[in-house]
Amino acid sequence: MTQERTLILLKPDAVKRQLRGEIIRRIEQKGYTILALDQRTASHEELTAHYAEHEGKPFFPPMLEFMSSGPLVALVVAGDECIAGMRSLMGATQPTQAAPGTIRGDLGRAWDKPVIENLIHGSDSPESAAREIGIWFPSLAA
Ligand code: IDP
Repeated sequence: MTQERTLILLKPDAVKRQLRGEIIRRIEQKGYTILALDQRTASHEELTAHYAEHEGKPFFPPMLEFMSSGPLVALVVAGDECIAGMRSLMGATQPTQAAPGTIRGDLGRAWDKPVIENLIHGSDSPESAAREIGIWFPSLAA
């Protein structure tokens, strides 16, 4: 048993499409615990810090525009090996390639847009989780 915490974002397309409940239901049915949940419109500072590794890529400016286009929901999720587990629940980055049964595979759509709108973000490693929890929920930082 490795208890972990991970940072999840329900992106603005998930909020606009009223999929918050459906996605949170899947997270809870998996057995994970929601330690924190907050809906907000992300600031430029939060987004540039969160997506620092993508700065300079062609999709970085449209990514910031998309991610600040409306409210998102930030969550801290806890559970046994939940970092990899949430990545499995989410599915592949590109909704058209995400397996059926995953959040992106079942609910994501293919859009002809400069940024892939794929409903959800989840930390990809313990280091990323710690860094990202510090950005979105400083009071919960380890
Ligand atoms: P992930 O969200 O599956 O971890 P990352 O490679 O970390 O995927 O990319 C972060 C986000 O950036 C993706 O979820 C997607 O919204 C967007 N993205 C990644 N690669 C591209 C691309 O080549 N074009 C447009 N958007 C992209």
